[in-house]
Amino acid sequence: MTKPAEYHLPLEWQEGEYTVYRNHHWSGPGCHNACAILVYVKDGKVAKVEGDPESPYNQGRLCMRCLNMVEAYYHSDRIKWPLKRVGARGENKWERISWDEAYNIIEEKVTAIKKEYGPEAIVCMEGTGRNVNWQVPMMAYSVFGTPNFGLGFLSGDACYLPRCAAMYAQMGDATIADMSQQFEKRYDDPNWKCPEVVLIWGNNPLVSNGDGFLGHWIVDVMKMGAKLIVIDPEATWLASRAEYFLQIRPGTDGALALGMLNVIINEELYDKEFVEKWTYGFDELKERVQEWPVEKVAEITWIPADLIKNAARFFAKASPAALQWGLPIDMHPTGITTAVAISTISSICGNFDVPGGNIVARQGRNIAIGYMTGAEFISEELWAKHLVPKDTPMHNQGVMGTAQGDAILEALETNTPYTVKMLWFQSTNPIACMGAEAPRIYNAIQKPDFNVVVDLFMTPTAVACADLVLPCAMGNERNSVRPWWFPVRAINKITEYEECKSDEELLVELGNRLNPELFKEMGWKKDTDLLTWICNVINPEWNWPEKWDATFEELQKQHISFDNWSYRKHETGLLRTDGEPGFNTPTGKLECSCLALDSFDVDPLPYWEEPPESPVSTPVLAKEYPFVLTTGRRSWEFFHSEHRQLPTMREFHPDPLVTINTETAAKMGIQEGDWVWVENMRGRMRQRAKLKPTMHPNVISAEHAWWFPEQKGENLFGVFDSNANNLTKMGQYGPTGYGAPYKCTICKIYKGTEENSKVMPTEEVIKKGGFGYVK
Ligand SMILES: Nc1nc2c(c(=O)[nH]1)N[C@H]1C(S)=C(S)[C@@H](COP(=O)(O)OP(=O)(O)OC[C@H]3O[C@@H](n4cnc5c(=O)[nH]c(N)nc54)[C@H](O)[C@@H]3O)O[C@H]1N2
Ligand SMILES: Nc1nc2c(c(=O)[nH]1)N[C@H]1C(S)=C(S)[C@@H](COP(=O)(O)OP(=O)(O)OC[C@H]3O[C@@H](n4cnc5c(=O)[nH]c(N)nc54)[C@H](O)[C@@H]3O)O[C@H]1N2
Ligand SMILES: [Mo]
Repeated sequence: MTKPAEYHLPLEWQEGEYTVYRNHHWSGPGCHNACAILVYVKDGKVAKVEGDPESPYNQGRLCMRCLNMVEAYYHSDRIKWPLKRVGARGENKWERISWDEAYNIIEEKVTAIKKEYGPEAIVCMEGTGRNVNWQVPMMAYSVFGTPNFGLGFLSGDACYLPRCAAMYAQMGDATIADMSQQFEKRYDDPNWKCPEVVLIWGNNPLVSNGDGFLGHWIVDVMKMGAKLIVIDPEATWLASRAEYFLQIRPGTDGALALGMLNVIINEELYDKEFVEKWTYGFDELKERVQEWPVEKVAEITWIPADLIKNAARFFAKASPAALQWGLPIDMHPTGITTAVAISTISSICGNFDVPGGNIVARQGRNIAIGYMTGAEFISEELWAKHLVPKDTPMHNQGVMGTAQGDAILEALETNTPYTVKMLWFQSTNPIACMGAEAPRIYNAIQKPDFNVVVDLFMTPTAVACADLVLPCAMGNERNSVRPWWFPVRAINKITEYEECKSDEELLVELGNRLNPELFKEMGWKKDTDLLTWICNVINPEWNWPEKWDATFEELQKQHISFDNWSYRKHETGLLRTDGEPGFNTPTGKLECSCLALDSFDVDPLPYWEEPPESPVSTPVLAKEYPFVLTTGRRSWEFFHSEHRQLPTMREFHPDPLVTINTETAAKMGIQEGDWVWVENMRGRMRQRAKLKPTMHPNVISAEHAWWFPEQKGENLFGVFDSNANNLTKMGQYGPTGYGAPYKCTICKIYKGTEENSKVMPTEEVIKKGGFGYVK
């Protein structure tokens, strides 16, 4: 067991009137990364933030949201102390109370609900992985004792989980594109190689920096000669600089992957040695891809056949080549199997765990924390009650850990299998963002007797349904640890704001009240006690990366910690529990035909189906709604529903934008900046037209997560007016329970006029009960 060496750079110094601290920022306000920052503090307040030039991770770079952090920290709308609702739900009337009073209310309600209805009547939800990921599961499992933790009504858990589930099913591990992030010397490390080609599939990494991957690394490797293939319906900045840009019909990625496999396998462009030695089920795969000739795939995807062929050849012939993929792959009922197909392309072309390919990503220092943290505190009997869909064998066999949004919604609406009595939202704003079918969720979340929201700002969700709102601390106001993925980074508390508490402090304080036996036994008196425990939660089945006995305080001093790294771990026995070469799968091989999927009655070989609503699957509906609608393309200024109250962000991006092909818009009399209604079978919403000649003429791309903090709280800040999730639907997950079509439904568009804008959607939903007039 190695002890971390002291970090070689100072962590704190004086610069004129400022004390400067080295820190990491991992929200809130949020993102998926933990970039290194220099925090300039004066009179106990953060005065400015710069990127840390010494950091191997972001090398001094920061995005506009981090650079503008001070505006968020001291914005007058921040929640400063616990608030108790005094008016009716939805009226936005609150009274300041003390933390003690807030804790007393929670203690009283939780105790009564548990006694009368059982702990499962309490459901805890969180949003995407900002700083918060293990904290809310831990709150559910160890503090409230409920097995019900889930993502805030995210249908089909359609964010990264389908891709991860696919990789675990196929190879017993997950991989990430190798941009040398695991090395302290980064691009100068002699073991690393620059990829010849990077395949960017349904991802806009410069803007989104998703899942622990810093998008700018792509620009770095481009400067070193890497060429790009980009698969996107819209010409992004990277697509415009790519060798191959495949302008795809949203929701057809699975078909494209099968078509590319057809070319690569039939033309024998794969790595024969790797396939022979390390894969299982290749012959069955070969047979399956014969059903997907490129001409058929071209028709489905709207991409010319030659382009598909040439791009497949270009990727297969490059060595090494890296795959950097994104959210649209998850956002389809066949998300898992699409991910299996895409990941197979990368692996059979010889890029598995090689320099400049896709490397095995385990949490840094084997710190195995996430959505299952604390699950050991829930009995098996109680676990069996967690809310999952009844129609998916994968969930029913208890494999999938967390409760699922679609099943939580059903329980709220129908009281089956039991009634939900309390909702705890900590870092999620579901009616603005996470849940599909936002108006339906709005109705459902008002049903429980008692709801709590823990957030940085007063959100539409909080106004709609909360009885208590608790103020959360921001990044520099908290202690935390970031092991997702390597290197491990510490987040240190530098400043304080009013009465805000970090999610970790809240967890420890509530835990000592509601489950004192456990919290005393574990010695969790303050946040750092819990964080030391967290630093030592490891996966006992993994012998790599190395476990490390250390306190959180030691990590704080070390600041950033790199693991010992080696490539080709399937060859050296580092991937398997028994230390034998191979993969952590039933066959010990990388499975082109996934036995794990087979065991859940899911086709073990990649396949693809039309989205539930598309010009092909619903041709009659498509006559009325002729465009394919993709939603939620990320923007520089905002992280989901965050940052809407910040003047600088709204100066750059004042209104929601719907991207339309320039000629398509012209035919409909729509000009740049016009308000445009986007409507389908379920509802409508409006955004301003952004015309783009390079957008696919039959595709509409609308933004998600809009609300207007400048508007009245009692009108829920206009949350439904421009809400993409008036048009998406819950319950359309795939046979695995994973994947949902947030990015592939259908719509029509028309120009907004005074006449057709008299009743806005928020009024329609909260006063008139929904979009009754929409067919
Ligand atoms: N139509 C459409 N809908 C989508 C998507 C899409 O592409 N299209 N994307 C989906 C995806 S992938 C995801 S992951 C979800 C995201 O959905 P969510 O994660 O629910 O996103 P937000 O609405 O930003 O809600 C997060 C809330 O947490 C608060 N917060 C931030 N940091 C912290 C913190 O550290 N502690 C606490 N307690 N609170 C904090 C913020 O102020 C904010 O109010 O949205 C989904 N919704
Ligand atoms: N600034 C910012 N960063 C974020 C977030 C944020 O809200 N703001 N959210 C975070 C979260 S939770 C996530 S999950 C990630 C997601 O980040 P990404 O994985 O980058 O996902 P998106 O930005 O939704 O879409 C990426 C690209 O896919 C294209 N696209 C749309 N539909 C399809 C399709 O059907 N097929 C293909 N091949 N392409 C399609 C879009 O045009 C877009 O250019 O971003 C994270 N980072
Ligand atoms: Mo996400």
